Amino acid sequence: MSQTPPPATPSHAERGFDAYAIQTKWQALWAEHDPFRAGGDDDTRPRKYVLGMFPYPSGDMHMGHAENYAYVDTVARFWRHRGYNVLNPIGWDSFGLPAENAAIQRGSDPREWTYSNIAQQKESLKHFGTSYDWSRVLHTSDPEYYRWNQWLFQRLYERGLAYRKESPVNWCPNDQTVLANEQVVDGHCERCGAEVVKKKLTQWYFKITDYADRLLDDLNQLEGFWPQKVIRMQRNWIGRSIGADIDFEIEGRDGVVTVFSTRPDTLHGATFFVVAPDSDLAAELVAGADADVRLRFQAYLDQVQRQTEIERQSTDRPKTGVFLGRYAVNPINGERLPVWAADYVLADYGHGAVMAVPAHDQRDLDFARAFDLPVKVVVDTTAPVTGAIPVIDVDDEGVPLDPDGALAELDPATTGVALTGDGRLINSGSLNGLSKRNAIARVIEELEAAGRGRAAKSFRLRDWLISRQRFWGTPIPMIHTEDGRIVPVPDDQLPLRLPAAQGLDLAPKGTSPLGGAEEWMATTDPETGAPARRDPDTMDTFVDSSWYFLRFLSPGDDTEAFSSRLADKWAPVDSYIGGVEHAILHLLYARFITKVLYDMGLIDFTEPFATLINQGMVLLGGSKMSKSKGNLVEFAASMEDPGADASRVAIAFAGPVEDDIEWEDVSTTGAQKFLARAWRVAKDVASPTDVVWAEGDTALRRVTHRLLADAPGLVEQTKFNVVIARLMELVNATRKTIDTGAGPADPAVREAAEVTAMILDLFAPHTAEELWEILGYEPFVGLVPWRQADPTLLVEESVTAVVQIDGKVRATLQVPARIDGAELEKLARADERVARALGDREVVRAVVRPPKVVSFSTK
Ligand code: ANZ
Repeated sequence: MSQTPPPATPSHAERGFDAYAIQTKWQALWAEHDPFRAGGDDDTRPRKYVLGMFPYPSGDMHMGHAENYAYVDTVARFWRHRGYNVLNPIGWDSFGLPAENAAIQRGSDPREWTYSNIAQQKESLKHFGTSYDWSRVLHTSDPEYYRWNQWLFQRLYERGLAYRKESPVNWCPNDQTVLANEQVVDGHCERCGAEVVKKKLTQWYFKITDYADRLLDDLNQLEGFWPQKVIRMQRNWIGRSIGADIDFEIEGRDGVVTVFSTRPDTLHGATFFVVAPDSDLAAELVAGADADVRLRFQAYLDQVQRQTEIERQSTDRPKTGVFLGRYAVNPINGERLPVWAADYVLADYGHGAVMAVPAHDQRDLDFARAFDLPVKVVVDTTAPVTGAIPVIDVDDEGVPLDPDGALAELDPATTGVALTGDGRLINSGSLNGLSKRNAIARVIEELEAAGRGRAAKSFRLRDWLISRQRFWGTPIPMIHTEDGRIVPVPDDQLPLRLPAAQGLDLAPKGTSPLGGAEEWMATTDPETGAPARRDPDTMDTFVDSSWYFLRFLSPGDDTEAFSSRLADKWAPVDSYIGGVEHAILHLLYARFITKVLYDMGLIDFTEPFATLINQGMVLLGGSKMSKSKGNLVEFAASMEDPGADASRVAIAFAGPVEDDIEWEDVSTTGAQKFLARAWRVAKDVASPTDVVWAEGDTALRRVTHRLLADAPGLVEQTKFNVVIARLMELVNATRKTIDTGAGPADPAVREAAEVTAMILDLFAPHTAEELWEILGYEPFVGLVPWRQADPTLLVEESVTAVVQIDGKVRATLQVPARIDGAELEKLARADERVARALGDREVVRAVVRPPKVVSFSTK
């Protein structure tokens, strides 16, 4: 973006206040003096690491991005004023699909698009007045960065945390690529709309499930520091269930099939057995079946493979399935259970098979009713669960009598509603009479004793699929040898650089474009020197962003990924600021990698982000700003008009940080007027710079000092809009003192103007620097320590109120100047002299004019 001055419309130079000239001037001075670099080892101030989620270099920066940069800058500037050595770096998350797609369209190299967008964004950010430490810029697509992704991959591989497996993945037949679950919308590809299918592929995974318990339990540490909503989303995503693994035999088959159940207490109520149709077990079981069963199964499997996991999990669909002609044996009572294949059982949850208990599980009940399978109630949910174990009257067959018919009325086979609540076990041999909880404990004991089961947990969390069949990413540093081994590229050969894009077909075709880079693919086995092939896939870009906050501590270091010594000093990040769209995956992956690095002994903390701030979205016409919808206010354009400071103030003033902002409701004109008013106040200050601060108009001084005292708490609670409202109040009070009070030479006026400049720096740094200079100081106000509030000025001013009864003054009271009417009347009535004067006369009218008069009329 060019900085040629636009025409001087009134918005640029409102009565002498030329916002554009001011921002240009200060940006040049910041560029020259670089005042916002983090202090080095000899800096003795306490440290704060402030980080905004780093941008992707797309070409369409709009006010939604601006909002994030503005808030990050406010927080960074705040801590500098508070006396901290602040680290506030910026970098680019610069690998990924949009660059590759742009390259395909233009027949160019993704590098060109990426780095020219980065250059443009850098310029824009500088014109926004952000106080980054520009000496630490990193780009994840630089080999100097992605080398360390490869290093990280090797470390995970050594620890058994990076592995390859074949599994069904979401596949977009049009884009010819794997999709993450969240890229599948209603069964269609989020990008191109094609119907997504399941396909079996061999891919690299990171074993995040090994950390599932810790990822869940450590969320407790973040309570109160992360938004509650994000913590809840993380918990749900990890989804821990507690229960038991139970081993079933299948007639005519060796070995056992294990199922996971959260309700092992209902084991006696199992009436059939279900396997996922796309599991290996289903294929195995059907192999020996009749031709007719095999045909029906195959047709069913084809149908199932066209669905997404989300469709499969939705409960409001008719149940479908195929009987496989086999029987499982209930390990606790030897009953034969018909084995079905049905799509409501997922291949990759638990063990891909379930014991079906239709009386107590809704999905099983729906299935049983659809296929006419038996329903057996084993928990009497009408029985109280507290108190002693009741004596249950049973009939000759051990079935409990149900004298009032309460249980019979609830029979799931007829009502269609499964009994999922707590109660007392029935029809369950040794478990009879126990409550659900006790029955679970007992049945686990019995299964353990018999060697047929054990306590177990299951997680919704899946391992992290990191392979991508795309060009613009970190090459996976593994080698496939001729004799079928897979070996790491040795550390001293890293980075394994991407080849040039020229001559490669980047178009999606199901295999990575790198496979076509013949020279690049050909390598040698590091152990034997025999010819070998590289791995053609690249890594998910979430790998890049899982540890970048550590790289900012020593971005130019080519000897290690990051410095443990510096991590001890700076990390974890104190304030991490970004959009809620990253509430799940990015944060989860960064938390996982942090724990791995902790286990490697490289860092001494287990959570990467001590506090998290999620800003809301910026909307235009009710929907999120986006290029594809054509509803955006461009970031670069708004730097010129209304200017960086007015945009920033308007955004921060629009509402609480976490709320969405409708750009149509944002008043940049109001913000411009406010800044011009503050500037004119500074111009009017006539007292010398060396006046004694503790003098002058007391009312104005109280406004100034209350703001000094309150602003830090408000900023820490991210109530930026309130701080701006209070600043406006201060500027107005100063103006009033200049025009109608003690005048421009009053020391209190100077004091107020100086405090305005310092606090305004959080939101409108160019204007703040200008005010500071007008007030006679050397730059930079951005480095000025926070002024201490004078405690004596914080005490509420008190005034004398008179209390009249029927026109006669009966008492005077000292009350706070800001008292409200109700409180004043209460104090008046409570006063002893007033009470005495009133006696038992009834008050018919009370006129209250806070803070000075209360007047009672009596009968
Ligand atoms: C028997 C049973 C009886 C169950 C009962 C529940 C209630 P969450 O809470 O989501 O972890 N299940 C196990 N593996 C499954 C799979 N691969 N696909 C679909 N369902 C599966 O759910 C755990 C329960 O979901 C397990 O407990 C199992 O059904 C089922 F009254 O076992 B339950």
